[in-house]
Amino acid sequence: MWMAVWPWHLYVKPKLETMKLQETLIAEYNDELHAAHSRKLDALTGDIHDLEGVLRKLTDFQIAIPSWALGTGGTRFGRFSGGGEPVAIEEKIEDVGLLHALNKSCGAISLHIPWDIPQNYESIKRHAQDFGLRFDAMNSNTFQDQANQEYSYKFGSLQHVDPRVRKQAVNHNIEVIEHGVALGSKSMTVWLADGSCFPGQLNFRKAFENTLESLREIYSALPSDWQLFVEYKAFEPNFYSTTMGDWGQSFLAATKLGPQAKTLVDLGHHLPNANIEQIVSILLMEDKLGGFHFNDSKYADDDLTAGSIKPYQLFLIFNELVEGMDSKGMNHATDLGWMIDASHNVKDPLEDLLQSVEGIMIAYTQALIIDRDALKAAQDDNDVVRCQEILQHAFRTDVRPIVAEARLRAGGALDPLKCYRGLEIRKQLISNRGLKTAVAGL
Ligand SMILES: [Mn+2]
Repeated sequence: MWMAVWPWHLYVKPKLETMKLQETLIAEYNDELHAAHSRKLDALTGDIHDLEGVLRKLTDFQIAIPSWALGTGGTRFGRFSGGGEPVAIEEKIEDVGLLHALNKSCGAISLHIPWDIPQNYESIKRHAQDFGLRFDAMNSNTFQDQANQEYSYKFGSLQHVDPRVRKQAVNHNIEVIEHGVALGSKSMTVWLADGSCFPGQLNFRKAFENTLESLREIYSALPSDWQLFVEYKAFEPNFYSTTMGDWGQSFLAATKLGPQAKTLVDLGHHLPNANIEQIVSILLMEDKLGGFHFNDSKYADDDLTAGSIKPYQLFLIFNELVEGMDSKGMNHATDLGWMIDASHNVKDPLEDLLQSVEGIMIAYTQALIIDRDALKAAQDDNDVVRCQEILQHAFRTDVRPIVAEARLRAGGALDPLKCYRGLEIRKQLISNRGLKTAVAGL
């Protein structure tokens, strides 16, 4: 097997030459796979309507990687750390840069405050630019207490019965916006752990009103070209009620706040068997879908690799996304926020992220090749069998060569995972950063 030595002396301080060299290494891997790839793509070409248009959409589509997904995750029972994990924000940017060099689909990083407070905005921005990355949605944190924090969030933050706690949480969110403005981000996601663990603990109405009032203060601090994403979650860490517990509550808050506020859908934040694709459709109809957090789950908020458990659901969601965005003339790549929000407890996080991006791109491609005219005609005829056939035909098409072709044209790897392993990237990261490192916050 062909082996390469990672050009670490260039990689540590990224320069343009590094990226060029990286592409050379990737190209050598692609050469080996090229003949087989062409054969598979040729077999598909005749069946795909507007293949060039599909490829362009795939090349444009970028999925942000959150800084907290770059290290090994854990559960409340334990955490089994991997090696070579990034600690500093610069290292996190480098890891996303590695992913992006391999698949050309991870051109953005999503930061979390206070885990990723930048010391020097300009140098961080330059560092990200060196890897072709932009800053996606900023994330605030009022679900845990920080050292030297005056008031505790044990009983909530934006919903809290004590206005001083709410004020502290509002100020934190405004500070996150300020960091984001300095980095060139254009949105902030607010996820609240607020809720209650026992019946009677909380006055639901007051908790919602307090939350809304706090969100209004945050909303008023938004620059005019920013969006505020209100994420919801059915349960956990609170186990009786969550104040922003479902899309209805988030939609209500976003509607009351104004046009810059939108609902954020995290796939793992629903009760079992929720029809997420229908939620997506209605939110898009109302111009209230802001963004997406991809992951997969069997039971609840499992944070597993996107497409690893319920790939048909992911496809059906993308079907609604494509149909809904096209009906409004929206740009798939830029008009919604796309991010992975997952935890990697037993896998190398970078390998898991490569798998998640692949799963997302496959589902997106399958949705792009649906025969929309035929589906509409079948729906208008109430031809239930035909409707199902049309969707399943797209879902059962092996679109992996199309996804690979889009990557190839963008300068990425035909097989990112094979390339990652072949180049022994994790081994290099461990030798550079050490075996025992931990990502802040996890
Ligand atoms: Mn999320």
